[in-house]
Amino acid sequence: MNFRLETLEIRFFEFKTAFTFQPKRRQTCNLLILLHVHPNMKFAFTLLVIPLSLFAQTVEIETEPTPPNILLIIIDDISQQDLSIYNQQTSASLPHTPVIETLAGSSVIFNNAYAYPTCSPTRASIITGRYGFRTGIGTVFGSDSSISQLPASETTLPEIFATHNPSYQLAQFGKWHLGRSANSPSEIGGWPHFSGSLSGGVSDFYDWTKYTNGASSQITNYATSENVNDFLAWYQTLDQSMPWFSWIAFNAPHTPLHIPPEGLHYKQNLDPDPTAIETDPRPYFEAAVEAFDTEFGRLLTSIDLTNTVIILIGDNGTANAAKQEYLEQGKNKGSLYEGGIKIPMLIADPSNVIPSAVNDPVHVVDLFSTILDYAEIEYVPSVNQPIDSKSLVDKTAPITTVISTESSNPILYAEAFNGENPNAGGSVARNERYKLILFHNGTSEFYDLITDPLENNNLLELEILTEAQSAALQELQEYLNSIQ
Ligand SMILES: [Ca+2]
Repeated sequence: MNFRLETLEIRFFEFKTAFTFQPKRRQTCNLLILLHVHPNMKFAFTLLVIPLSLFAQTVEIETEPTPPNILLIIIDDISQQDLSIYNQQTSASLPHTPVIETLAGSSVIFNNAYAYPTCSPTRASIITGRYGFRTGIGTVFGSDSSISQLPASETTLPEIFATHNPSYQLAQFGKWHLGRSANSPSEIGGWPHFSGSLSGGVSDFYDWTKYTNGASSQITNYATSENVNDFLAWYQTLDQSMPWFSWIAFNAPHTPLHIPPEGLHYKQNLDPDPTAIETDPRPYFEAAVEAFDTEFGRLLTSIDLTNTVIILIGDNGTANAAKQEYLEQGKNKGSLYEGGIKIPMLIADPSNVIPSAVNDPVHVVDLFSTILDYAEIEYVPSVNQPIDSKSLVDKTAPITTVISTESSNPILYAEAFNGENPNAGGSVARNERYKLILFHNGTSEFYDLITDPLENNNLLELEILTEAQSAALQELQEYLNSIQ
């Protein structure tokens, strides 16, 4: 067995190594080994070993291979601008996320992944595979009194798993936010097991109400840690000969901003005074992201990742209060600008250990069909309930997580609306270069995302568009006119 050192990075708090070892019989297995020493724990360290291939490609399999386990991780309120795997600007302030960085090193990273600008519609689109204009969910519950839950008539991912491949063991943990009743995760969502919070955010990360299959309890354990504990407790009950699909929607780094437990983050001397948090929220936001990263690492080291697909996303952009300093106020969470809807997305797959990046625009609604494809479920939607989801899995490729060029979106659609306020929100269409926003208040904006990624120069304010700009504008307008 030969070990070859591929990379070695020494940072302030950590060093990270990636080994490839090639044992006999031709198998290649990538192990990412992460050792990080916490600044507040001078002699303590965490050793993170992530086996990324585990001989899956070349060991002769005598029995029928089972479809993979699927782990969907949702981080609450985080834009691409807030992760080092996307943002290399020296002016950026970034949380320390060694676990995400390590995972990204063996993932397909989606550089143009989009979601809704708020929590509920993103979740609704993933679980139904349908845009909000079909389900009625265009904004966060609470700001639109016209709708208070995912309609029970919607067919959900867990319901499809139950009818099409009941061998899968299913559970959701963390934030639900698709209904207010204690039993809605099972009654509306179809989850046979749920443990987490129901609404948009916990009232206090150290004192919050948890619902476990309809029963409430008051929890004083840190919410991020409790989400991981609950998943691991469920994991221990699984029949490991059968596949599982779990959706873990962390509450962090959504408000309330706070100081995470010592040992989970890298910030020092954070003032717990609420006024201090309000005055300078960014370090607390970053601390919550770091605590997520640490606990996500604990999760990954506690389970068998063989034949497990990991999908990691943010549900919408970062809130204005915690945004990067250089970003414009108002172009973040809740908005249809890139800071509101462009989110981190990566897929790690043990059958694909070649890191790659995808620039084709994709939408979280596509995860519905992607997850079903991984589970080898052939789902035919009813005529009355068409889906908008396009699988990112290229089934014709030798490695499965390469995006299918046939299913990628030539034009990406995004939206936000509020049934109570017809003037709120709008519709978005973007191609590989240009983005058109038709706001419901009647105004329009048109941006060149290549030269103007922060959307500072509305091209519609120019007296003359170039020929290419005019053609793109017409194409995107016609697309938006045709989609609903
Ligand atoms: Ca959110």
